[in-house]
Amino acid sequence: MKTFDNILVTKNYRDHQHVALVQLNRPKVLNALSTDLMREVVEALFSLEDDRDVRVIILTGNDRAFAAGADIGQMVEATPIDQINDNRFRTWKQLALITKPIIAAVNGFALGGGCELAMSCDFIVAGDSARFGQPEIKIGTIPGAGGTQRLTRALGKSKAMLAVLTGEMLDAYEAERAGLVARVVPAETLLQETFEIAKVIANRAPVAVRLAKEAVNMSFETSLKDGMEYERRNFYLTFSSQDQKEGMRAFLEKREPKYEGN
Ligand code: CO8
Repeated sequence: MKTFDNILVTKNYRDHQHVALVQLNRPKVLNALSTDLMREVVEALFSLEDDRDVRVIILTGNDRAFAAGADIGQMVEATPIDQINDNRFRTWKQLALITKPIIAAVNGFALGGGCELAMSCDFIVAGDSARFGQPEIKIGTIPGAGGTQRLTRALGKSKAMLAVLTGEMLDAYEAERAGLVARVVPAETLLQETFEIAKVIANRAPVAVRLAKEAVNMSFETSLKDGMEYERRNFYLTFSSQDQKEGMRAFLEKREPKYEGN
């Protein structure tokens, strides 16, 4: 894996062959999401996507911030045409093409684009110090990378509207109660606890994990009827994998399955 200027990438995270860690690394500006940083994130994710050894990716920041938003310094004088030419939105869209599970491990601030990046992951594990929000309204703009859409789906209209119109933050427990966060853990053990979850997923059948992720995501894109049909087809598809045979045989033989990703 090449080295990057704004992120750190660790394969074989904690000596686990199937877990990788991507860490945002602009601590002086609370991991503000510059164009270069986002490009690097996407490049690293695609490289991990192509690596058959990697089954689960953890995306994290540092103790103080997951990310405090898009880089305001880069945006302050921008025109709409600058924004279009910068093509940042294409970079963000590419996140959705990653088929492997990405877990956001959030300590500290996840604001604006930082909250949107965490919500673009498959689920969020938060340290108890984490704070989420879409503060764009406070600087005269609105969320631009899915905040009004994803936050609303996660929190419901009333709580999302309150957050987006005031710019106020939610703490980790509020975010968990509202369904934005999957689990809250002590801030000091965030990465350890997230790694434990990643290991569980990494031990599951990779093809089934991929098809399950696709099916859950489809529930946001389609009607219940079409989503059920999509799920059923993915269910059928798992029966073409060797791992499905292995999983069911292992259950019947009362042993642990050994999944190869085929
Ligand atoms: N961009 C650039 N620099 C930042 C950002 C940011 N988003 N956030 C913090 N910094 C910098 C500060 O300027 C400061 O730098 P310096 O030390 O040189 O003065 C350093 O990080 C530390 O920050 P603070 O001193 O402000 O730290 P505090 O603990 O006092 O406050 C806060 C922490 C509350 C997080 C505060 O820094 C803050 O409010 N930050 C801005 C949050 C914000 O408004 N985020 C939304 C940005 S807009 C956005 O994300 C739109 C997304 C659209 C995506 C579109 C993609 C295509």
